[in-house]
Amino acid sequence: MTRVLVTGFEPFMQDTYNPSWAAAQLLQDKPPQGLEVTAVQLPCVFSRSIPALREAVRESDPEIVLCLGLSPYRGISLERVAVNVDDSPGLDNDGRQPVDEPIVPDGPAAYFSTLPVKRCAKAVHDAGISSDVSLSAGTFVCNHVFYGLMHLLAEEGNKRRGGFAHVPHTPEMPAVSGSGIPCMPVDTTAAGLRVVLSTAAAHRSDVKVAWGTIA
Ligand code: PCA
Repeated sequence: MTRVLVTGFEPFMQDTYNPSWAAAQLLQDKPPQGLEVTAVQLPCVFSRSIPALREAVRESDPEIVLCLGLSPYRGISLERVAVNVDDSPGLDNDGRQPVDEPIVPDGPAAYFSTLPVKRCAKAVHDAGISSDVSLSAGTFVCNHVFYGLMHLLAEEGNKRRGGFAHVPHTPEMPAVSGSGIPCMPVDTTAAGLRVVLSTAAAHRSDVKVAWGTIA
């Protein structure tokens, strides 16, 4: 059994639902074969999210960590790179808005995901679910947690692998109606994420396909 930690976020800004947490729970309830999934919800708060993530890693001792968050992208977006800056477009759930602050002072400018992002995105796409690699997780709490995750894994000597995926809105979310924001039923999102986890568990190396040719 491969132990996997999957995190999702609580709702933030105007939303009352966050499909990243719903999908994480679906993965825990029905994990891919050979994987044992622990789902943990993280606060959408700059100051508390990384400590909560570190605690979850300590408790579940996973071999693979996949953090999830909501974004207005079309499909499941495998994030390639986390950058060392908080530049918040709005208030977090504690009412804070850091602007141009390093996540880890004197830390590296960026970390790459240690999951095979192109292989995962391609496998999801080939399974008929929209997916691609993304080159920016933004500069809000998702990138913050992604950077905090990769910093922790690096500090530990990269004995665990990890990364981040953004998931789409669901059709029922009020923000979607009439807005043009793309959406995906949460069961489809969870099905795609099962493919991500199975692929990441089975392969360390990535595939060499050119940028822009997966979706
Ligand atoms: N999405 C936000 C933070 C929490 C979430 O689910 C983001 O993309 O930064």
